[in-house]
Amino acid sequence: MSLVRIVSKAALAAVALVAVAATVPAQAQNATEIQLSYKDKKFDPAEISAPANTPIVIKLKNLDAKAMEFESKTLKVEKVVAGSSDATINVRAQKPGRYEFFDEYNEKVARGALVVK
Ligand SMILES: [Cu+2]
Repeated sequence: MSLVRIVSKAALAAVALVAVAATVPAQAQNATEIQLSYKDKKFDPAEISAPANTPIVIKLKNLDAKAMEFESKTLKVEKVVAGSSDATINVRAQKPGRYEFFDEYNEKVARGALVVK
């Protein structure tokens, strides 16, 4: 590859990075974003995954009419999400492992897990 091509590729990459940085809120930079739905007291998907050592942003859609409370003891998060509404759950960078979460209002049936690899 010629030097000119290498330089122009680097310039393109820099432009692309600036474009991304301009559209992503500061808090979510470098974070892994995961879409998660909640319906009929079930998480969909029931298992989500994310890379280790990277902040995680879970975009949760509560499709049920009733409020739910997303909670994980191992991830140290908990958030009440009103019925038929969305929430953003910020999770700190984690080590590899399996982290269970649940709806605290339906703890026995409404369960899921985040697998960090
Ligand atoms: Cu709670």
